[in-house]
Amino acid sequence: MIEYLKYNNEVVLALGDGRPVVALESTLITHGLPHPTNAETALAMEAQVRSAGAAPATVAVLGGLLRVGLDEEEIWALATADGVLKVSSRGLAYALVSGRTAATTVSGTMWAAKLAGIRYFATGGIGGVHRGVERTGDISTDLLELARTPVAVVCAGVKSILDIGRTLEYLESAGVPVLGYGTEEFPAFLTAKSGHRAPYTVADAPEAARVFRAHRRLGLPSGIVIASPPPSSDLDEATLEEATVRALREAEQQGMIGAALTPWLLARVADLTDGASLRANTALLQQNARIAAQIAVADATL
Ligand code: PSU
Ligand code: MN
Repeated sequence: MIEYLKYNNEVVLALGDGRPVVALESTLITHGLPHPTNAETALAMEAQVRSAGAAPATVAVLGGLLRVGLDEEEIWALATADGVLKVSSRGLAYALVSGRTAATTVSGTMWAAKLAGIRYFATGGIGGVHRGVERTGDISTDLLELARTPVAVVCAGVKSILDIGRTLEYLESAGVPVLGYGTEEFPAFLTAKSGHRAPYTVADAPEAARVFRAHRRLGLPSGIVIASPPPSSDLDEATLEEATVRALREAEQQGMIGAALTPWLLARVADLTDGASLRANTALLQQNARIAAQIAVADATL
């Protein structure tokens, strides 16, 4: 094992017994959700993973170590910490060497999962191609990581603040399988309908596990996206789109760019929808954690 990696007890025991483990990211704790919803949701996701028969491994960089599996007190500490870095895979080495506390994005967490031999990972919405990419060039590292790292990412699609069509085109070019989970339509993160078809559809956890197993057996290097529609919520699509367009306009006026943009947009959309987007977000995060665990359990029995 490399010197930077450290597991908590629950993960050590699960990996040792060959029991399924599901990785969880920490950017949603530090940059995606307000306190105390952030810690409560992270712990609720862990509980979902356990009740489906797998072990949760929340990933972050703490004290110069890439931590795979955090204890409850560590999650609460992260949820209240100031000045936490948000790191994709490119920021991992700097975070480790500087000794700074860092939350991992989808890409950073995928890389940690790969190092730990964890195949499944749950999040809310993956990063993607931003709207206005022709002006900004902003494409999330999440997409490049999916192209090169063999981890299955269970999500509710691509964050609705992004350009969903262009993100799907990118994933196609990059050779990343995208599976609609019980749906023929690619979901739009906070709502079920994006207007885009899912390239492939699987009916349930065993089928998703068989597809990812076949993908690995073929020696394909990429990850895979398993996109589940969110549970129904009180957020309607027109309100969400209106809030999103307004938040995007304000972000542009304020010159928001880079890693700070996504967290800012998520918070602004939550404000503009009176918290409805936040409620939808926490519900889908828990559902995705459960589904990822169910698929990981199914994979372990193949
Ligand atoms: N999904 C959420 N909340 C989040 C994120 C995703 O519901 O906070 C985070 C993930 O960690 C994702 C990151 O990897 O946003 C993408 O950021 P960027 O667009 O800067 O690559
Ligand atoms: Mn970005």
